[in-house]
Amino acid sequence: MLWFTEYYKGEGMELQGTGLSMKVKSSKYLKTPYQELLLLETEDWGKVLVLDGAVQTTERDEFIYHEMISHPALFTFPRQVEKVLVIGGGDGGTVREVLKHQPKEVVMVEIDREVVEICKKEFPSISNGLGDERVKLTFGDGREFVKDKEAEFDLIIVDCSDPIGPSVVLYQEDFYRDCFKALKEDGIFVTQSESPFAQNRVHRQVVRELEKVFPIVRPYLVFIPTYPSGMWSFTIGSKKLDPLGVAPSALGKLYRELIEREGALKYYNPEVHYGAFAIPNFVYREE
Ligand code: AG3
Repeated sequence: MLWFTEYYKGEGMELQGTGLSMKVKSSKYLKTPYQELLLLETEDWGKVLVLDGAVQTTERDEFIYHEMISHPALFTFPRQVEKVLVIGGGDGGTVREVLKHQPKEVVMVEIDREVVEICKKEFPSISNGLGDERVKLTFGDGREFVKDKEAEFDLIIVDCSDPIGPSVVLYQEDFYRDCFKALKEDGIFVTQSESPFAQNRVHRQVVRELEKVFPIVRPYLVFIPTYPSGMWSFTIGSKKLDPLGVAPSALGKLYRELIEREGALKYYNPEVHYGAFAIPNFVYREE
């Protein structure tokens, strides 16, 4: 039997002698113009997408990442969300969750066309939203895409890989400034912000840079077993709306409406919404 190991490495990784292994039944490797892509069929995690040696998506735990990158921000809006921008997100999981909030339009800008093509074929339960008529799929550089946009989006979601290769520019203050400008006056930005345990400095840097740009910044935590250390984070930057300011009664109502219409969620619920923003002391300790 073959095993795949993600050896933890790269910019900002603080665990350099650690990795995660999975038993593999079969594998397919290809090189895209942007990265190395590995598609694994595994014993425990179903199909797994690996980019440049880093696990991105597994069929077994993808719901955690995709529900939690989307719903905390979306449930913060007291009104219907009209236009959402997803940067990255090639597997389609984020778009699938966003569509549950019935936006008028979702624009997704992914740099690597081959990732989308593979995911459409190999992960239909994750990528199924990409064919929806409200979804406009563009291939290109998300960093460039937001540069000339003004007051256009209710919500911008950055669903990117680690800060190595094509994603580096998505961790920088000038990018966050352009996103601020591209958002409507009550717009919200959310990005995946790495592991507060395994990539503590990178995580803190994202929060710090966002604090230079957005008046409200709220990091929050999730558990993702196949990512480094299992402890993962997302960070919201918001112009006006505070995810912690949503009244429990209003959130409860919106949540019940959504699950009646779309079916049960597997991770997110109103208790998780508030609880995810509780951060243990070590994350922001003095160095
Ligand atoms: N994007 C974040 C993956 C980061 C994982 N890092 C790692 N394994 N070293 C996931 C994309 C899912 N749509």
